[in-house]
Amino acid sequence: ARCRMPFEQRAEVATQPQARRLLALMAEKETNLCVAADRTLGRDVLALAEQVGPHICVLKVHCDILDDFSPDFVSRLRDLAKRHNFLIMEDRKLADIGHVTRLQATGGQFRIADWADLVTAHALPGPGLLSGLEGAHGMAAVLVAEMSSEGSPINEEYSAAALAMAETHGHLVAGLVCQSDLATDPGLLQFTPGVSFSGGASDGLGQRYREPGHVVGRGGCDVIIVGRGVAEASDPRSAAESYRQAAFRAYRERLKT
Ligand code: 6AU
Repeated sequence: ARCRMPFEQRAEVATQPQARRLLALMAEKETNLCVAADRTLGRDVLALAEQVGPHICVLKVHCDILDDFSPDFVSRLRDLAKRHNFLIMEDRKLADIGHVTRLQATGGQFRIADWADLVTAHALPGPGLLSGLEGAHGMAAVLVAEMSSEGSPINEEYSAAALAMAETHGHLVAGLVCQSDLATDPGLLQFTPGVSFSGGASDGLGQRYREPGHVVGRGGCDVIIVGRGVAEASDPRSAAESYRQAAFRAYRERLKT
């Protein structure tokens, strides 16, 4: 049922503010593409964000892979997010006790909660991690329930526990990073990485890829996360446009099933 509900209806029933905002944005902008801007210089991330901005609902970054992270980078990124209307997800994959999670989310050199709309976190430490994010400037968590990489020890029981944690902390969790259709709550978003037009391929470092139409049409994915398929394309703008079209078409098709 969740998969057959349009994003605009799901935006109305979603209770988590960032999930509501994102679902409404996806419906209005007609995109369920998140680009992973895995580049190591701030200016290269900003250049990519400028190119793909019109086509995405979320830009995902890893602030700790930047050689030159600075508050100036963050303020420029926020300007682009505002101008092109997308959300910013910091893929920090928090995984510690609540106390340390709070320090990592609000302090250090990155001060993630000052600029990110969404932050990824592992369910591993249990709900204390989410309590650590309480009051972090409205930033919502996205819990990693399954991984795309080969040999991950995550099993069905763990994924179910991650989902349960998301459901019982609905005011703090906007969605899941997952590979299969886990959620039943239409207000929870499912983000799926390991997406490329060359489905079945690997990257030699354990990443496994599936095609956008497949993950959205049959995997319950709401938002595809594409990194190198866009960032390393000769023309990232048109690559983003192609991924956007494939993923949104699959979403429209699934509404009819
Ligand atoms: O398309 P790629 O392979 O170039 O990039 C995939 C992106 C990377 C990973 O950090 C991230 O997706 N990722 C995640 C996330 C989003 O948390 C989980 C996972 O299981 N696999 C994965 O690749 O930025």
